[in-house]
Amino acid sequence: MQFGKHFISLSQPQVMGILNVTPDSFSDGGKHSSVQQAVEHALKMIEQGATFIDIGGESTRPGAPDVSLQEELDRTIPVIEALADKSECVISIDTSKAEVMTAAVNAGAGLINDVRALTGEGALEAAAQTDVPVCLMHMQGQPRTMQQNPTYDDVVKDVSVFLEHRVQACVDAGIDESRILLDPGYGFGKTLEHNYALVKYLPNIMDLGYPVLVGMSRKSMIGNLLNRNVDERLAGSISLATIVAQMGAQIIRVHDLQETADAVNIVKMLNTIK
Ligand code: 9MG
Repeated sequence: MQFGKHFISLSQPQVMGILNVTPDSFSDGGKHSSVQQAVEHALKMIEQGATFIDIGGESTRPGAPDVSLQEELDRTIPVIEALADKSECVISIDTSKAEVMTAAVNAGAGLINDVRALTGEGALEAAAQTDVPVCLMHMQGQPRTMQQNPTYDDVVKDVSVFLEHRVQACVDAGIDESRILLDPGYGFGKTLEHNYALVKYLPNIMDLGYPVLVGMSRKSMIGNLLNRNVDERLAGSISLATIVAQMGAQIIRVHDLQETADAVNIVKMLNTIK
């Protein structure tokens, strides 16, 4: 698949490193030092096996506050520019704002990762005007309230239907199907049972015919099942990454690069055995 100027084969699972550039992520000893620290962290993840780096300036954790457009631009664009200059990875912009999408792609991003599936004002049009792929993620509700009472008739069917509708909206807006990736949106307006049903029936999402990106790293679906704090979820995160890689997910979004890349490399080896 073409991600801006980079071609990445998705015939084997790829790992995406998470780079949050929210104020609590890197020291605020000045704008330059926080950009430099973010880039250094990204370069380390690339060295450890990340093909993609997903840069986000808005926290989408349950209960997270909204971030202004200017704040999001200030947080993300300098990091994208600096990283695009220093590395050959695919930079993904994690945003729902049309203006951030446009600025990020102009700064060197090769993928738009939108947890709101391009439902924001002007987002479809902004994404259509770029030539980079878009990841459409399912979310029920909004981050502030999405975990209050998630309800579905049939979670796998409902998520699939939502994603199909968003694909159609993309196509209608002029986004070629070859530029679309899908994501069931683990943890976004879902109970523990909803999340694990979407793991078990991930093949149903893959059957929609688009590459699939998944993100489960350190999420509550691990912590709540295993009774683990956020810093104790490495084993659960790697287990889930291995399971979905084995099922055929194309891109796995994670915090812990080295450990996940090791697990994914084992799956890749198995995939080469006839
Ligand atoms: C930004 N972000 C946080 N969690 C995510 C997930 O599961 N998928 C995608 N595509 N983005 C996510």
